Amino acid sequence: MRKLFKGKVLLFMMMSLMLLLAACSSSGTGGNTDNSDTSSGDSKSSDKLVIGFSQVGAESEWRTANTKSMQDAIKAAGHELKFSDAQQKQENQIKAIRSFIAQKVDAIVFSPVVETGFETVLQEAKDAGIPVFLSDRAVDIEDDSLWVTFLGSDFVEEGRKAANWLVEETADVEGDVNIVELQGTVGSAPAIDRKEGFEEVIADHPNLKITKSQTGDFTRAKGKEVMEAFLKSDGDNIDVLYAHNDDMAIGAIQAIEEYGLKPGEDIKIIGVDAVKGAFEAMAAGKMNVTVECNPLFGPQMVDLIEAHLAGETIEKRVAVEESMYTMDQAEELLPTREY
Ligand code: GZL
Repeated sequence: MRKLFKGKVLLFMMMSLMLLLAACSSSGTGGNTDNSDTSSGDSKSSDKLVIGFSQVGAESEWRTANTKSMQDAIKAAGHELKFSDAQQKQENQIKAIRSFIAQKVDAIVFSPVVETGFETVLQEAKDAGIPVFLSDRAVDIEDDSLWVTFLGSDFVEEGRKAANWLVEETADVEGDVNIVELQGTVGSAPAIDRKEGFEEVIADHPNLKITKSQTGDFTRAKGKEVMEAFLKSDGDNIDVLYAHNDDMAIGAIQAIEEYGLKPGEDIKIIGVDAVKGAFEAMAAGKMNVTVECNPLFGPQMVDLIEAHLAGETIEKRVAVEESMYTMDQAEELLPTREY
C-alpha cells in the first residue's frame, strides 16, 4: 500500500513539477514573445496623417479637377481626408477650419475664396500647433508665419500671358481694340492678379482698351448673364473678351451666339485654366486661346505636408508649372487633356 502510496506521491510531485516548468516556460517565452510582439507593435510608429481640406467650392471645371487631384493624392498616400466644400462662402471656410482644429487634425490645406478676413482663424490654427498649407490661392496677411507654404500658380503671369497673346494677335490692327473683361470672384487672388498682369501689359499699347469689366464669379451661368448685358449695351463695339477663367468664357460664348455674332471670329475669346471645355470650344473655332492654370497638384501638396511634418524646411512659395494653348493646337491636344 505504502509503495503504491509512495508511487502516487512521486507521480503527483513529478506532474506538479512538470506543470510548474510548463507554466514558467510559457510565461517566460510568452512574456518575451509578448514583449517582442508588443515592442514590434510599438516600434512601427503610425505615419497615417489626418488632413483637413477646406476647398473653395465646385464652381468650375478647374475646381472639380483640383478637388479630385487632392482627394486622390491624400488617399493614395494612405492618409485620412476630412473635406469641406465651402460653396464659395468665406464663413463656411472659417467654420471648416475651426472644425478641423477641434478635431486636432495633423495638417490643414486651405484654398481661400478671398484674400482677406482669415487672419483670426489662421492664428487659432497656429495657436493649436496645426500647420496650414495654402493651396491654389493666397491670402493678403502680413504675418506669413500663419502658413507653411503657398502652392499655386502665378496669376499675375497668367494675366501677362493673356495680354501678350492679344498684343501679338492685334499687331497689324489699325485703331482701337475694344476689350470686355469678365473678372473672377471679387477679392479673390486670381481675379486681382489676372487683372493686374493683363493691365500691366496693355498699358504699353494704348489702342487696347478695356471698355467694360464686371465679375462673373468664375461660373458659366454668371459669365453668360454678364456677357448678355455687355452685348445689350454695346454689342457692336466689342472686339475681344478676356475672361479670368474658361467657365465664364464658355458661358459668354453661348451669349454671343444667341446675340447673333460668331465667337472666336467677330469677338476674340481669351480664357484661363485650359480645361477640357476650352479645348472643345477652340476645336469648334469658338475660342482663340486659353492660359493654363494647372489644378493637378495634389501629389505635390501631399509631398510638401509630409516633408514639413518630417522636419524638412519648405519654401514659402512653390509655383506650379504651366503653359498656354491656342485654337490651332486644340484638336490634337484635346484627347490628351486630364482635366
Ligand atoms: C485658379 C483658381 C480659379 C480658377 C477658376 O487657381 O483659383 O478658381 O481659375 C476657379 O476656374 O474658380
